[in-house]
Amino acid sequence: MAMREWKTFLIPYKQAVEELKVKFRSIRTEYRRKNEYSPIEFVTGRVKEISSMLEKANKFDIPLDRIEYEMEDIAGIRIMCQFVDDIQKVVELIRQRNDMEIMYEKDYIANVKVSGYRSYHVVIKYPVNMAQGRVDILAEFQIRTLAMNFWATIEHSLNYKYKHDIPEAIKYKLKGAADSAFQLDQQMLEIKDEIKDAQKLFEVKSNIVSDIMNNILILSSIGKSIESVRYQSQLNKLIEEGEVFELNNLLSATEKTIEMFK
Ligand code: 0O2
Ligand code: 0O2
Repeated sequence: MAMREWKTFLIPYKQAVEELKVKFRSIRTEYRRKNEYSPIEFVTGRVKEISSMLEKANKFDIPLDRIEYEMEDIAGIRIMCQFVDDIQKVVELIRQRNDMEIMYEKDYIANVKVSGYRSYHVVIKYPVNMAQGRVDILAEFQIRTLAMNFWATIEHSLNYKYKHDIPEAIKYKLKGAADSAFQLDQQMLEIKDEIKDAQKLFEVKSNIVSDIMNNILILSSIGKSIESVRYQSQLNKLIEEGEVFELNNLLSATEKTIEMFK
C-alpha cells in the first residue's frame, strides 16, 4: 500500500476511535451527574502506528490485504478503572450495547501473560458511517486498573527501548513489579468500600455547597445583601467540617428566604 492509500485506509479507524472515546467518556460523565460511582476512571484511544502494524503483520504473516480482517487492534480503546471489580462492570457495559458487536474476549487477568501483563481485552465489530456509506471495522478494548496500566505502560516502553529483546535480569524485575501491581490491586480492593463512601460523600457535599452558593448569588442579585452575607459566613463555617445535614439545613434556609422575597 502506498502512503496515500494507508491514509484513506485509516480514516474509518480514526473515526471509530474518536466516537468510542466520546461514548465511553460520556458514560463516566453520566455516572458523575447522577452522583454515582463510575467504574470508568478515564478513557484513552489511539490508532495503531503504521510501523507497528507492519511489524505485527510480519510477525503473524498477515498479508497486507488481510490486515483489516486479521488485525483487531488497529483501532484501540483503553478504559482505566480504579478497582479490579470495576473491570467486569465495564465489560458488562460493552456487552449491553447495541451499537457494537462483540467478536471475542480475552481474559489476561485470569490468564496472566508470561510477561506479567494483565488486562481484559474485548474485540468488537463497529459500524462507521462514512461519506460513501457504512463500513464495519474491528476495534479492541483494553480494560485494566490503574496499577495494570502503570505496569503495562512502562513495560511497553522498555520493549521499545530494547526492541522486544528485554534482558533476562530486567524481565525478572518486571515480573516482580507485576506481582507488586497485583498486590496493590488486591489491597486497594480491600479498602475500596471505604474509599467509595468517602468519594460519594464528597460529591454529595460539593453539590449541596454549589446549590447554596447559587441561592446566595440569587439573594445578592435581588438586593438582599444582609441575608446573602449572613449565609455566606454560615457556609464558610461549614465548608471544611460541616456534616451533610448541616449543609442541607443551610440550603433549606436559603431556599425559604428566597421564597419569602419572591
Ligand atoms: P481530563 O479533564 O484531563 O480528564 P482528546 O480526544 O483530545 O480528548 P486525547 O488527545 O486522545 O484526548 O488524549 P489521551 O492521551 O487519549 O488522554 C485522554 C484523557 O486521559 C485525558 O483526559 C487525560 O487527562 C486522561 N489521562 C491520561 N492519563 C491519565 C491518568 O494517569 N490518570 C487520569 N485520571 N487521567 C489520565 P481529558 O479527556 O483530556 O480530560
Ligand atoms: P501497540 O499498538 O504498540 O499497543 P501479541 O501476541 O500480544 O503481540 P495478539 O495476541 O494479537 O498479539 O494480541 P493481544 O495479546 O490480544 O493484544 C495485543 C495488545 O495487548 C498489545 O498491542 C499491547 O497493547 C497489549 N499487550 C499484550 N501483551 C502485552 C505485554 O506483555 N505487555 C504490554 N505492555 N502490553 C501487552 P501491541 O501489539 O503491543 O501494539
